[in-house]
Amino acid sequence: MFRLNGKRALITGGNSGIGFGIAAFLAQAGASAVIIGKNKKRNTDAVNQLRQINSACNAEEFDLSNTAKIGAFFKSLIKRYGLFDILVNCAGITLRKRADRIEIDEWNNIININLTAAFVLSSEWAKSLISVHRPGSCIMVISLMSEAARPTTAAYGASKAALKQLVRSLAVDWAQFNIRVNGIGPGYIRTKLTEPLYRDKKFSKWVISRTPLGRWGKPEDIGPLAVFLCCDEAGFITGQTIFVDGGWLASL
Ligand code: GCO
Repeated sequence: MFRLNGKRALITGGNSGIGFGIAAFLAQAGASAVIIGKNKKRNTDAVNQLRQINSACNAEEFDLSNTAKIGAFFKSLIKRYGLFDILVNCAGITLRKRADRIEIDEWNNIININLTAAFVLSSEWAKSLISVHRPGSCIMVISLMSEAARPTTAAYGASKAALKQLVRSLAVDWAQFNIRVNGIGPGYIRTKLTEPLYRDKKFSKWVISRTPLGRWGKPEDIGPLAVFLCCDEAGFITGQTIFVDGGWLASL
């Protein structure tokens, strides 16, 4: 049960944080993982760790903000590795700024990476599978900010809420091809992205008191759900976003 033997997975943002956690669990479940990251050193460190779990893992350097080049980049990946049964869109950036202070370039940058890049890559990926009638599973990494706002999260929250709706739209478009699309919504997870929040004692205390399970999440809390959503046993689940948030959204 819940194995991914023989499957190939592509994970954006896979060299650190939640993306790395997901890549590690997919590899552990038997999938060969290819991570995409823009930092060479981080890619190398991550892939060295992943290879200890599953020797068939690799890293590719690419900056996803380059959305016009995603198509050609993805085709080059297929040439090198073959088709990908699994796609995890985890690459994301944040911007903590009061809404009226956000510059248009900053806004565009967030939407471009968190939303547009995920859409473009998913489309390319789906096209490659549809053309050969092969099923697939895609995961979008969302956020609590798709459901509720914290001050300073306007651009980030809008991108994540849109990504959540994209999960539904893609799921409905591609269900006829047995391509499933689901979202994972992490709560507050300690990663490079949230490190400034974690280090802020007041904020960190608030997170712990606000989270029914009483702690920050870890990247390892997210990976198991990714494995489940991608395995054959989850073959009737599509268009859903499941939150891994320690009970946050269930409580006032
Ligand atoms: C931010 C965001 C992120 C996440 C949060 C909840 O300020 O960067 O709030 O930290 O969305 O972890 O999912």
